[in-house]
Amino acid sequence: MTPLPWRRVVLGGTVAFAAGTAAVAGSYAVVGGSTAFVAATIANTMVTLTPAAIVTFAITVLGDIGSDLAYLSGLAATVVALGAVAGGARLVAARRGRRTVSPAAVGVAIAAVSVGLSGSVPSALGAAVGGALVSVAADLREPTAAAVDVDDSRRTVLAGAAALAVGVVGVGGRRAVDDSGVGTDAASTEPVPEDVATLLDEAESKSLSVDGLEPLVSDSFYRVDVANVDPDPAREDWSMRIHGAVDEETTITVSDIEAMEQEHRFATLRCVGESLNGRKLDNALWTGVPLATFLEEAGLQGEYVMLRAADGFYEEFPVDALEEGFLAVGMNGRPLPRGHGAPARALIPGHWGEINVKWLTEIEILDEPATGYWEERGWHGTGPVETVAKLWAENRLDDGRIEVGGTAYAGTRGIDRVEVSTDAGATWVEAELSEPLPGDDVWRQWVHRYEAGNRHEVVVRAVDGTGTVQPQEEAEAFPSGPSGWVSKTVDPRSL
Ligand SMILES: Nc1nc2c(c(=O)[nH]1)N[C@H]1C(S)=C(S)[C@@H](COP(=O)(O)O)O[C@H]1N2
Ligand SMILES: [Mo]
Repeated sequence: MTPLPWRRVVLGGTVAFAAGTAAVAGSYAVVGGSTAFVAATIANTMVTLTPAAIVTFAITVLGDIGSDLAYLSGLAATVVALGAVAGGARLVAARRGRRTVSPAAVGVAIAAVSVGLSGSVPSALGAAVGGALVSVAADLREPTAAAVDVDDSRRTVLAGAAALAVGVVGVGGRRAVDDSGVGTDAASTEPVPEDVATLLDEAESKSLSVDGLEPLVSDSFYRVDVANVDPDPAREDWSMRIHGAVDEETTITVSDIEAMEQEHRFATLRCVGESLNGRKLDNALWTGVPLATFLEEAGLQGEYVMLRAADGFYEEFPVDALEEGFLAVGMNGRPLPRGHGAPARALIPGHWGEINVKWLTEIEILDEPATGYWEERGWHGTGPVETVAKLWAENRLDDGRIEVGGTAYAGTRGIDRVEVSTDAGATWVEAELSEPLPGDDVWRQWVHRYEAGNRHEVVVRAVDGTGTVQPQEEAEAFPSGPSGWVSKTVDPRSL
């Protein structure tokens, strides 16, 4: 007795889904979470095609979870796509009465599509082997009608488990790869150069000791990536082109940068999309060279610049800001980690994070203004940062006093002082500030200790180096960055 047609459809669909899952897993087994992973292209393309509002929501509200969800949908879409390819190949083979050649057909079809997707032969071969193996297994156990009944639920459970496994391994692997600094030759065992170590020591000794407050060089630096899978160009293959409205086009390689005298700069970054008291504000010690050297050689003939990156990201801003810029190849004494733009990223003093383009590949000088990635999505984040004081720590000290503390940042305007109110803004006192670090684009820490018994409202505001008080008017992050004074209810009895 032949199985009913719908059973064939369910069976065919299950085999196709399993083949798609195995193909994705096979590619992952060979190339891991690199850009050659067959799901990377689809995952990244999906972000590009996702409506701006959803991307904004994912980044500003969901954060890391949003990024994982986006990645998972990319994985799922790839499983479905490669599954459809496998299913199609099996159908064609079956129609021609060549059931036995179906694994080969599946393998070839998946390999072809995967090479197109990933541009990587090893990645495509991994996918092809995965898909073909499932096809072989399915043919070995060509079920009778009776067997289908029993197998249906078991197969569904198995397929579900396989999909879950691919998802878990994919997300876990991505996190591990992102943090490992792959693609940077990062040898974390190598000692940090002495001049860097001295500067890092200085930052440590100037850090205020406040429970719950990160040191002046962030323990963990926030990340914002438009790509689901970050680029990982090999250092020796990387180059950056300066072109457009220039006297002479130039191309710069890592060895060009390494041949120059390396500078170390403390610099703070802040994302325009963060919440008012959010944590997308961090500081690091960066190593690299000033961009001015290269720009002078090129001879700039335009007023604007478009920076472009290996992940397809691009941002435009006035060329004046670029001339103050820095090309960083190291971070906190190590090669720049993959997640922060290895091998080289731009640092533009005092400006919102977004124009600090990572995985920088192109500096195009323009005569006319243009629109960057985030500006096309409605943001206004190419200018100087707003002034902010954050309230990140509330403690009760051994002597019973209350301690509140945080960080303050005003880009290159610098922080003159931080003022604290413990009575909801009625009266203000000056907080203690950390000693300034060298550099003119660096945050400060603040702390205030006082007596209090009852619940009260703490408000903080920074005053920048020009004497301007942080604006009180409240605004959401979108489109120009969050605004207002951070305030919190502090209850001494619950500290
Ligand atoms: N190529 C590239 N550069 C990029 C981004 C990106 O997604 N791709 N994100 C930008 C944004 S929005 C910010 S806030 C900063 C964050 O830098 P970080 O991830 O090193 O903290 O990088 C900027 N540079
Ligand atoms: Mo950002």
